Amino acid sequence: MIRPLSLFIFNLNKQNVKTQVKFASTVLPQFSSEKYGVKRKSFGVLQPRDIDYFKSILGEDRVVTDESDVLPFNIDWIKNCRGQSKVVLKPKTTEEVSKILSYCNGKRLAVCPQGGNTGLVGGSVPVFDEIVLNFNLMNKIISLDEISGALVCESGCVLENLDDYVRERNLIMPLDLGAKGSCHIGGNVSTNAGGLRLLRYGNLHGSVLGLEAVKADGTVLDCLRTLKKDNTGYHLKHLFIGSEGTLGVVTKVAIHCPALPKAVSLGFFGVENFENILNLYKRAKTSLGEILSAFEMADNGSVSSTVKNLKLSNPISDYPFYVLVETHGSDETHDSEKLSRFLSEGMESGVIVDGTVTSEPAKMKTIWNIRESIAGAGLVEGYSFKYDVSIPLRNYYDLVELLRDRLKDHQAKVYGYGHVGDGNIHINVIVPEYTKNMYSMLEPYIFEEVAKLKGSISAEHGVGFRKPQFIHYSKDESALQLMKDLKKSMDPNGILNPYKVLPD
Ligand code: FAD
Ligand code: 2HG
Ligand code: ZN
Repeated sequence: MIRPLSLFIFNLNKQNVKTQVKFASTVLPQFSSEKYGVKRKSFGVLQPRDIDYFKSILGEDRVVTDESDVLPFNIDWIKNCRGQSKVVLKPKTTEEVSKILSYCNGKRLAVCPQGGNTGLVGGSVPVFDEIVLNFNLMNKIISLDEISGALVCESGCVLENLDDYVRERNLIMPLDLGAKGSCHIGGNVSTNAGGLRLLRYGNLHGSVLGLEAVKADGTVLDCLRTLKKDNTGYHLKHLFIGSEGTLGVVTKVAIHCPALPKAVSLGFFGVENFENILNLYKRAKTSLGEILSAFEMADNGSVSSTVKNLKLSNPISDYPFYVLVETHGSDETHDSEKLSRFLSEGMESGVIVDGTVTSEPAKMKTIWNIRESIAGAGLVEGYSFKYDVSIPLRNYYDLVELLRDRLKDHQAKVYGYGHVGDGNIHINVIVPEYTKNMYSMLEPYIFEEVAKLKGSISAEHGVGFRKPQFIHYSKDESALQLMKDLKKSMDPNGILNPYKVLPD
């Protein structure tokens, strides 16, 4: 029996984890297969003897079959997708993962790898009755070389825990995102997560030094090196970075951690129009140069609804746009002077209307918290259609305006915010509830517009379950064919995360 359900959204920062906001609707999401009209593929069906086998490897406790205990693992973070899995497996070692996959492959049982379940494209939850392979218990830190910055850990380590650990040793994780309190490093690697400081520290294809993965047939692939340079043949680790659990399961990660910056400063600015944001970004690159670590923007709707819905406070007044500029450097006086000068020059030229600069940790947290909470704040109001696209910077905000115009006769709010430095904008369309009509107003329209600009229909969140049928807007037929060939060669029975990433 399923217990009465109360769904909550969490602001995933540890600091704010207590700020739980009751989800606007307590109704269970519809099954993904019905909502999106998907047919089950001819995989094996879980039998009592399979459960017995899993219990023989993991013990009773790590094989979850109670319907209400399995339920949260079937529903994604934005409460859009819902699978029908009957079992969650919680391995503790690579050997256990290998045995599980070898068995499932033999029986043609489909598997959905799951990390912190914070993914935003429905990749982390099953569609039908796929077995959930959850990494919560593979959470050990294996080693840290404080000289080179090479951290080796299991894939289920929570990003924020890793960051806390390396910070105590004067290092930081090379990525940071609003979901850090829940997402796993294995999930980050599998989605090639971007986040708030990609501008400074680069993407995971650069930071991940090596990894261990298990193939669909249970073979353990040991690419767990900590070397910066290793040109011995094909760079196999990259196959698993961003393949969203469809080519193999990541069990261990070696990642390069940069030095903890001695000085961090943050500016939060009010700006009159989008043109001035671009102007400011150009100035930031020249004036702040090597210390620039983040350049983020959010429009008025994003910030004002977040502040209102989550009862936060905005340190500056109401402006059409907001820009958040962060510096990571080694000299506090010099860096904050540089940022303050950037602010006063911006104000003198009229590019910035108002702003604040701070190096105080508590004040910086308050500002970052507003930015990081935008992703979840809309869920309080209703249903959130989420888009995550890369487009040329001069067109960065056009799509928001096009959508506002397209939806002007509907009850819909369109918010735009994102990582300006990476050319990546997030567009949230908030409606009272999900309807097929609104869905067809938005898709494929948005992807067509992105394709016209030669952009990417998924800049950082991946393809998951929600976008395989649209991947052709960003990848040509020959690229898609090679992806399908790779999938066939690495997972011939297609048991790993079916219905995700590749179109049929
Ligand atoms: P899950 O959601 O559990 O899984 C994501 C995908 O990876 C699924 O396809 C799953 O099958 C696969 N997977 C998970 N673990 C493994 C494994 N060990 N082996 C193989 N496959 C695996 N994303 C960004 O890129 N940038 C952001 O700034 C950002 N901010 C976010 C803020 C919030 C508030 C939220 C809720 C999400 C945000 N995301 C962001 C999206 C999400 O957090 C990232 O995609 C994250 O990397 C997912 O990690 P996870 O452990 O939760 O993975
Ligand atoms: C962010 O940058 C995340 O905050 C989430 O990538 C974006 O809500 C979203 O779609
Ligand atoms: Zn983002």
